[in-house]
Amino acid sequence: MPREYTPGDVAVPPTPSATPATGPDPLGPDAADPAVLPTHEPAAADLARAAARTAGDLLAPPAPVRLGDVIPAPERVAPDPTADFVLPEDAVIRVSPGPAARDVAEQLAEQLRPATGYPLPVAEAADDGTDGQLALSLSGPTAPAPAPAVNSAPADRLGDEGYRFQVTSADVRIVAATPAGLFHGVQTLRQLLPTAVESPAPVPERWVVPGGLIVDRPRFPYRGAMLDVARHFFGVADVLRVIDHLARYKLNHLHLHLTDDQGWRIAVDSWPRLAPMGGATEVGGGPGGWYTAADYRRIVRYAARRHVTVVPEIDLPGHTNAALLAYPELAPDKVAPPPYTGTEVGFSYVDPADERTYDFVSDVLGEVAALTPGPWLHIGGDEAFKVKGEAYTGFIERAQRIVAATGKTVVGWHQLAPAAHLDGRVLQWWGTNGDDPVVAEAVRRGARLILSPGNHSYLDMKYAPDTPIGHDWAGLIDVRRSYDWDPGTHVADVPAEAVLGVEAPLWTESVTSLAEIEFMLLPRLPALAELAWSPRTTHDWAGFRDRLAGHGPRWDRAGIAFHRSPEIPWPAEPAQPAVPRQPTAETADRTSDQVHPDPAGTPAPPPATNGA
Ligand code: TNX
Repeated sequence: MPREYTPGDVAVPPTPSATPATGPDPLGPDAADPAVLPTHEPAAADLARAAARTAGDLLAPPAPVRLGDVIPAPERVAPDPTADFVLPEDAVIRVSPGPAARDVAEQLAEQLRPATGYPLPVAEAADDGTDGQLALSLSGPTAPAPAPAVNSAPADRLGDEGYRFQVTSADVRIVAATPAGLFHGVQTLRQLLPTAVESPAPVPERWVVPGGLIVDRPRFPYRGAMLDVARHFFGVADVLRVIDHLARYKLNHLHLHLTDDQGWRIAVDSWPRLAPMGGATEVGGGPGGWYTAADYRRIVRYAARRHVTVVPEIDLPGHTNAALLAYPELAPDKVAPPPYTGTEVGFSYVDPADERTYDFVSDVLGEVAALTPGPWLHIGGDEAFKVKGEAYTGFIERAQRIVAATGKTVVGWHQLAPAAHLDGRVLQWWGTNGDDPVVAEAVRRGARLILSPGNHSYLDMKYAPDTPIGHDWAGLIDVRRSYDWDPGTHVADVPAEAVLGVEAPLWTESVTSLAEIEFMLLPRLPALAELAWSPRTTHDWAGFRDRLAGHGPRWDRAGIAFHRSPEIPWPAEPAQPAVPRQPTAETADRTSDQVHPDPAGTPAPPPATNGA
């Protein structure tokens, strides 16, 4: 459970003064400005809103959600039951000047408008006393967090991603040093509104936010998930939706496993056959697919708007059958292999003894780096069983240098450990036994770790023996197992300071659709997000389980498939069936820059759940 404090413990910090406004005041004479108010909607929608409002007014309090009911658990929570806030229909969202903060406010409005039916205009923060009911303020990158939130707590800094969230009966104020912090605060607000906020259409509801104060910031800077788009290909729209799930739980990295034996999924101009030939199939022999540069940029852009960084992986020197069939000159025997649609690993590799291989590595990594604004470039390095000893470490050392030459920081699976250290390098540890002296030694030489323990964080592991899809080589991973470990102490002789964060990988040998992705992600992703974000002092399975239970109805409302794990006390099934989510403007035009087959269409119904 998050630590809770009685209201008397709280020293309510002064409200930071609003930044001078330069834009129109939506409460003033410019209120009819079409740039401020949304465009007129059809009469039917107005009627629905009116009916919803009338019914909502008849509904009784109290706030259905408690202030501490947030995943990941916030660092500090101080409820004040006398200060619940009710969102009025004419609420205005006020935000500090600047496009990045403004965009967070716009996203808040986009999230709240469908269910509330309220116009929720967004305007710049005012200095004339006309504050909005929802206020997002940037406190400046170096400003300390406003006063200790709780008596006796040391003065804090909100840092790059933290936020302060204060609810009074008059307003909800989110303060952060950065737009990312504001964005995380907005995710908290979303979770603290009633479940119906997830509805894609107006519903009768009293939009209460529980009163009090949250001061929050992440434990680890790197919090991620991986999607394997190589074993089965997933189109842009599916990836965007996965990004939505990450953002909801304050995860800030999406690792895309772009290449493997079964498919090469990213167009490379300098080696033009890679994608069309190497991307033309997938596990089971389906049509596969690949991302054009425009597709990839679109994913990166969509992620960036949600403060998620894309980490591209080109898996080398193994897992390369798809590349070899397009360019047999890279193969040790210079013979093109047939397309591979099975699920074995470790049989393919690019020839580490041929200089042409390093041209290939430089060209591909150079192009992918140029398409990627984030700092990371992942070179795989796992399961290259046929490239042994010095042939392997020599290849990796060159590849690490090639990455450094692109200006990116190299990331690789922990098999990279024996190769020489390169400044800044990051190893992604996927072991199942935390006693790993080779990795601990690489950390002593300067490597940092991303933790993806196979037996806790692998989202392709089955939940239970009868889970219809997934593997079990690392054991079964139910929600409790995904939650019950500590990234700060998990690998022996690796100090918490060397841990950059946590990532939950979803390999897709057996995962073929968006519904199946969601079934494997949820509800385990929130558990891993909490390990990555929340201070260890909040770690508590019973409390987490109760908080998680409240998210089932939210996913139902949003039309998101998930596994009804029997460990979680889900509330009774919703009275009405889940409403399928309406595509947003951003996800709707999925075909605009898609020039290749995209087999992932309408999601199939989720697979049967075990026992629930
Ligand atoms: C191991 S974890 C792999 C992948 C498989 C996965 C299946 C890692 C770096 N390599 O190639 O897809 O197991 O769980």
